[in-house]
Amino acid sequence: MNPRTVHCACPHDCPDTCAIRVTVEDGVAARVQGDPDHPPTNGALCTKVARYTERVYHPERLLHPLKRSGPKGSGRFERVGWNEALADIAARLQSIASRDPRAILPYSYAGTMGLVQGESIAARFFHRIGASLLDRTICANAGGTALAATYGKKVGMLAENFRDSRLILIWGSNSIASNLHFWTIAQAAKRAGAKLVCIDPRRTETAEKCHEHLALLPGTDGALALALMHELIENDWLDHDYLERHTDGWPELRAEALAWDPARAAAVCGLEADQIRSLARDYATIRPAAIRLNYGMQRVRGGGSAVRLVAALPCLTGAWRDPAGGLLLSAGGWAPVRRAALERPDLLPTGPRRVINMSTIGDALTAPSSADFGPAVEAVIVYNSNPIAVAPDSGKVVAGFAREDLFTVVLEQFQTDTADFADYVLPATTQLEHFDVHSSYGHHYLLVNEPAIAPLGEARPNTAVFRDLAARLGFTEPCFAETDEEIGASAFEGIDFAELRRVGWVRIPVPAAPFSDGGFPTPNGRAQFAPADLGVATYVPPYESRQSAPELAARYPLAMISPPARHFLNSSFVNVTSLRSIEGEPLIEMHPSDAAARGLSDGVVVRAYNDRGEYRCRLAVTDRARPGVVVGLGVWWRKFGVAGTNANEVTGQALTDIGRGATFYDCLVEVAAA
Ligand SMILES: Nc1nc2c(c(=O)[nH]1)N[C@H]1C(S)=C(S)[C@@H](COP(=O)(O)OP(=O)(O)OC[C@H]3O[C@@H](n4cnc5c(=O)[nH]c(N)nc54)[C@H](O)[C@@H]3O)O[C@H]1N2
Ligand SMILES: Nc1nc2c(c(=O)[nH]1)N[C@H]1C(S)=C(S)[C@@H](COP(=O)(O)OP(=O)(O)OC[C@H]3O[C@@H](n4cnc5c(=O)[nH]c(N)nc54)[C@H](O)[C@@H]3O)O[C@H]1N2
Ligand code: SF4
Ligand SMILES: [Mo]
Repeated sequence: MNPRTVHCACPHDCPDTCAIRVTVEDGVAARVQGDPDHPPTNGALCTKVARYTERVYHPERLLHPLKRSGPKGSGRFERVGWNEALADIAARLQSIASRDPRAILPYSYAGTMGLVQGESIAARFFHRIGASLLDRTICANAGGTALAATYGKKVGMLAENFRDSRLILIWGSNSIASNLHFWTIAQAAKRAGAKLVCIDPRRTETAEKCHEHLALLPGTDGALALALMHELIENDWLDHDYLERHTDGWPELRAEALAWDPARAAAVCGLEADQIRSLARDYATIRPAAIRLNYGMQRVRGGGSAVRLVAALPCLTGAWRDPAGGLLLSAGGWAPVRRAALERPDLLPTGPRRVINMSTIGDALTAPSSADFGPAVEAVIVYNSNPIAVAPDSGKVVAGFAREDLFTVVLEQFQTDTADFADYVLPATTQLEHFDVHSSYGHHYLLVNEPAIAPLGEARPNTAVFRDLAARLGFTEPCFAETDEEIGASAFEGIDFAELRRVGWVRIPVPAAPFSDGGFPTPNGRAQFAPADLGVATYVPPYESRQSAPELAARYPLAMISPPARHFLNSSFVNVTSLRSIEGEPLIEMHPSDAAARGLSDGVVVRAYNDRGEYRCRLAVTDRARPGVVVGLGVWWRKFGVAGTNANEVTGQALTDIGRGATFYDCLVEVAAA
């Protein structure tokens, strides 16, 4: 066979959603390259995905269904056939459903962002069976809900327009690690004279390449935003016309901001008041001014309120008037995705519903039946996720998955920490082996992913597994017979699907300066600062900090954050040897002053601990961490940890103020030699 090139899309949970060209020779994926014609990709992939064939052809790919043959969590399995596995799974689910289908729980997230291999047939299946609904909050729900409360939808600036910005605030984001193609744009702006400011507790590789870095304490962004507003008001750096015509709730927000002079905020944020004053001056006087906000700053109790406050800033100065001004947190709301057609919530039977929050899966799996909770969870079906590694408060998550009476099915490409606890592990195809379509939360293009190679071994797409289970449970609705291509063809409103398949991607028409004259997608077209259901946003302090919980801080004085490592994507890629060797081993970074105070030296094995648990790893003494804050980059697989744990051993299940999100970076610990 001659080499051919196939249009693929990166499936990972990354705002860049790259278009990929896969070169296939004799049925083997020989090479992956960034599509040079797709503007956001611009011919480049990150290091992780440039090595995609290493992941696809990894010697440890799961290639056959497996059935547990040892105690839960032992990782002992025997090979079984698909028919035997699916017949047994269908019978078990049927028997639970006949008593109470709410005892069945799907658990899935963004292992693939594909709309077909994500929530299409799977969602239809769980709706039809009447399973508990999963509240998918673990990543972006605080910020997403807050953004939509302010602007009406998850919408913002066009990423490509940052090229012409003169001031860029990179806020709660390590763009080089997690939003590489945005960083390329920011660098072009920098070369053209733009000033770059990074707002992040850690001196990341991004922070050190910006002109200024404000290393605030975790969870204090709301106070910083209010103090910036204070300065905008005091110096009359406001766009009164924009506020008047395009916003609601300014009097309430103004009153709130006037209580936050820079000195007050500086004490809360662990910054100098002059740093705040100077940032306010820059934000008011350098035009166009743009904010690249990311989800890193909303994984704390006040994450939702903080996003609402930051989202108000470009309305105060009228930054939106310019195509290169405004704010981008998520562009997801621009995509014309037909969710209801994909997921078919209309298939839900009438009767009592139960919603389980994925961020508190530890509590959910360990909860007994009760009037409040409903039936104990009896079966969990995991796909596109690795909860034992990524969900907070691992002690409880592991205790839940270790229940001998919990029936657990895991659809996976690899033997993850979660797969170790399965009753059945079902081998899943990778992106090169199945069909999908994608929208993006970082740009305004839609993509197609054509299968490049045949499935390896006996691996099957998620859709094939749920289609088969639906048939075994006797679900005859036509939507269960739709092929992956048919689902993809109906996933978007008003898109030329043939064109999408021919080119590999299509651009969604979005105006260059979407809110230059207001027109937010709220009911009255105005940005909302004090909507009826939420009121005005205030500074909501962390659950766990020296200021908000002094007694806890006396025992656990260090704030711990665990943001993404550059060469992993959440817990994906941790098992790809070449990428793992770049990251080295699990580490906790600590400032030299904190290390000296504890008599700890670089390279020793330490334990980071609090009332929830203990995490052991090696210490890196470095001024990347600011005093009072330690950093454990993640998300490592537990099985690579020195004591079989990762950073989530110490994170908690408390939820964000808005959106019921996880609070990974709201976490006090003490660190001592192990
Ligand atoms: N290489 C790589 N890329 C990724 C990911 C990955 O794991 N690896 N994850 C993907 C996913 S799931 C997502 S959701 C996106 C975005 O994922 P995010 O979680 O937004 O990741 P980052 O962009 O690294 O931003 C996190 C930054 O926020 C900082 N931070 C922590 N707490 C605070 C705080 O309270 N305030 C402020 N201002 N900053 C804080 C951290 O130090 C870190 O540098 O990235 C995606 N891209
Ligand atoms: N401490 C700490 N914890 C965190 C975070 C943090 O910053 N700090 N970040 C959080 C965030 S932002 C997120 S989004 C979550 C992410 O959590 P998850 O969405 O669970 O992401 P991954 O860890 O990448 O796990 C995805 C799994 O899906 C599998 N997979 C990929 N494609 C397919 C497929 O087509 N079919 C099937 N069946 N499986 C597939 C992959 O092999 C992988 O094991 O983690 C959260 N956890
Ligand atoms: S992980 Fe992000 S940067 Fe890397 S290829 Fe995928 S979309 Fe592009
Ligand atoms: Mo995420």
